[in-house]
Amino acid sequence: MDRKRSSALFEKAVDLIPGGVNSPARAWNSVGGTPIFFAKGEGSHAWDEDGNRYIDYVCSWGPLILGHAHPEIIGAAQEVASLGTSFGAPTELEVRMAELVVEAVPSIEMVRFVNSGTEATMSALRLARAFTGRNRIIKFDGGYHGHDDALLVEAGSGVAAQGIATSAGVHPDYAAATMVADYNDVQSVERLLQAHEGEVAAIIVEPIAGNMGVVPPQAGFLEGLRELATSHGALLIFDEVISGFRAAYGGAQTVYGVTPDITCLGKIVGGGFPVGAYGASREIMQTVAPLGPMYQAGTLSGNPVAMAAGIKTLELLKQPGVYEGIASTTERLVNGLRDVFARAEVPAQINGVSGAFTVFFNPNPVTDMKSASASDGQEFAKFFHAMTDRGIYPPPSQFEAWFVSTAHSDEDIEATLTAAREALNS
Ligand code: KE4
Repeated sequence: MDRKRSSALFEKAVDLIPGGVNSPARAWNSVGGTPIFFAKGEGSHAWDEDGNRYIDYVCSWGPLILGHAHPEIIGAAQEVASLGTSFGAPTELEVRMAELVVEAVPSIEMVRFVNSGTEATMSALRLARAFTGRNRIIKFDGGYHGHDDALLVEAGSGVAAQGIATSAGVHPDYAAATMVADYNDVQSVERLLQAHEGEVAAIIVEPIAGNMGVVPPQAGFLEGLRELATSHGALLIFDEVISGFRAAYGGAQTVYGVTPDITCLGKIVGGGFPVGAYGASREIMQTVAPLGPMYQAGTLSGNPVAMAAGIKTLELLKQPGVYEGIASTTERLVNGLRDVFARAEVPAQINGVSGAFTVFFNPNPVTDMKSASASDGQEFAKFFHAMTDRGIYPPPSQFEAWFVSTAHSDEDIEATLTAAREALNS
C-alpha cells in the first residue's frame, strides 16, 4: 500500500514533536513501521493522507462509538461554536449534560466535567484522599488510568507497550503510595488492605480492563472489591473512561450490578471532543471546591462546544436498539474471527464485551496482565501490518482494544474476516 505522504509527514513530525506523535500510543513502537497519517473519517471508515481507505477499529481509542463525523454531532458542535466557543462562565449546556450523566450512571448524584480521562482519574484520586483523609491507593497491574503520577505505576497499554514499568520523573514518594494488585484476584487486594489497615484511600479499577487488551472481570471480582472497599473504609473508584456509555448506556456498573463510590468518565462522553468527568454521591462531591476543600479547576472544562457534542452523543445513544446493535455486531465479528483463527490453526484468545474486543496471540486464556504479557507480540505485529495492508486498521498494540461502533456494517465485518483469513495465510 502506498503511504508516501504519511512517511513524508512522519519525517517532518519526528523533528518537531517527540516521537512525531502527541501521544505515545500512536507511535507504533510495539508493532514497528511508520504511523499512518489520517486525513478524513466518515462512519466506520477513515482515509489516510495517500487516499487509502481503512475500516477503523481504533475509533480514536474509543470515543467514536457512533462513528467518525456523525452529521448530527458535527451539526450540534458547529451550531454552538458559531455562538462562541467558551465563556469561562456557566452555560445551560453544562446543566443539560450533567442531567444526562446523573440520570445515566447509578453511582453519580453530582458530576464535575474536566478535559480528559487523565484529569478525571487524577481528580478522583485527590477526592478520595480528601474525603477519607488517607493517602494510599491500590491499582492493578496492567491498569492504565491516564498519565497522573500516582497512576503511572505498572500501567498498561501505552506504558506496557513502551516497556516502562513506571515512568521516569515520578516522585518516588508518590509512586510509593500506590500499591499494585492483580486483576481478577480479590485476595491480592485483601492482602494489601490488611497490610496497610486504615491507610488506603481508594481502590481504582477498570471494571472491564481495556489496557492490557480487553479482559472482562471474572464472576465475583467486582463484587469482592466492593465488599473489601466497604469493610476497610476505602473508596471504590470505577475508571469507566473506556467502558462508560460503551459496555452499556450506564457503563459497566450497570452490566455487573456493582456500584462504585466514584466513577470516572471520558472518551465517548465528549462525542469526539476533549471531555472527562468524575462523579459520586452528593456526600462525597461536597468535598469538591468551591463547596469543599479539595481543589480542581480547568479553563475549558465544560465548554459549550464539547458539551454540545457530548449531549448529542448521549441523546443518540439513548435511542432504543443502539446497544443491542453494537452487541450483535461485536458478537458476529468476534465469532467470525475465532472461526478464522481456528481454521488457520493459529492459537489465539479473543476476549470480547459489547463494543470492544482484543485478539491475543496466545494459546492460553488471558485473565490478567501476566497472561496478557505472555502473548506473542511479534505475531501480533505481523498480523497488524498484514491487516493495515488490506485496508483494516486495528489498534497498533497487543495491549489495546478493538472498538466497534454503530457505523460498522455487515460489509465491514465480511471485509474484516476476509482480510484476517488472507493475513493469517500470508
Ligand atoms: P485520556 O487522558 O487519554 O483522555 O484518558 C486516560 C485514560 C483513563 N482511563 C482509561 C481506562 C483509559 O483507557 C485512558 C486512555 N486510554 C488510552 C489507550 N487505551 C488512550 C490512547 C492514548 O493514550 O493515546
